[in-house]
Amino acid sequence: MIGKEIRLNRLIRNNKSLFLAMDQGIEHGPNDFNDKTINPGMILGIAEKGRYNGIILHKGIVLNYFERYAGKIPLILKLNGKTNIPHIDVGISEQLTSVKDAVRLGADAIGYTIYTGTIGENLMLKQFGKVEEEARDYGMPIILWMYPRGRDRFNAEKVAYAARIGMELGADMVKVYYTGSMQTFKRVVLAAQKTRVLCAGGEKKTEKEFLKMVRNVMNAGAAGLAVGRNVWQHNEPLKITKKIKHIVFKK
Ligand code: FBP
Repeated sequence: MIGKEIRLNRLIRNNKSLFLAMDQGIEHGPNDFNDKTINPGMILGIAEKGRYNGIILHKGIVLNYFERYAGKIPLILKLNGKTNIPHIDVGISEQLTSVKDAVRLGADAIGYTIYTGTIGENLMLKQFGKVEEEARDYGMPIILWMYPRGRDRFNAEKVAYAARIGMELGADMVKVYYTGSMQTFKRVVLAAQKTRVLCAGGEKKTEKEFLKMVRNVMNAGAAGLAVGRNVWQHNEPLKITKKIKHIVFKK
């Protein structure tokens, strides 16, 4: 397990983590980006200058853009994914990349999404079971995106249930939606027990709303955040990074 501890140490500072998410190109499409941030190099630059504890990428971006950032930004390789293009069936986030490839690409952790409350849930749980075994063999930390689906996907009990599933499946960290308040988020953190809880940023909010969310999740006992749009869609990504870090790391 020593490999896993070494990798985890790269992702955690003062017992907290701040990750920059850039897997939206597959999940949401290029509409999330402007004419500048559509170039992955721009967002990698924010992660480097902002000294994030990790960046979340799919493998194509690692293969084509990551080399010069290796050793500067820890890498969280997203192994599964799905598009936002309307389908006739309920979206299943299928595995696209192997744990072995994550090792080959020098990843410090793998990211994997499970949508709870969907028709595809069982398949995703089954695929993940195998991924977890492989990750354990390689000493690769696991970050599970535990996302309920349906209209009430931000409901605290649903998010807490998803976080709990993530813990029982063997995740080192779970990334979950914000439940709207510090009180409700505490329940999520409690449900996950030893597993570290990270809050996702979600859609772009006003700076005031976003920082209130950051404060609430940290006061609820979260281990940090994994944010995308609220940083790189901000007019001044490094300024907002500084403000987030001030709350997360208390300095
Ligand atoms: P954001 O901070 O931009 O919300 O990113 C977090 C994230 O989990 C990404 O990693 C992922 O691409 C996206 O949100 C998925 O969002 P959703 O499933 O809610 O559409």
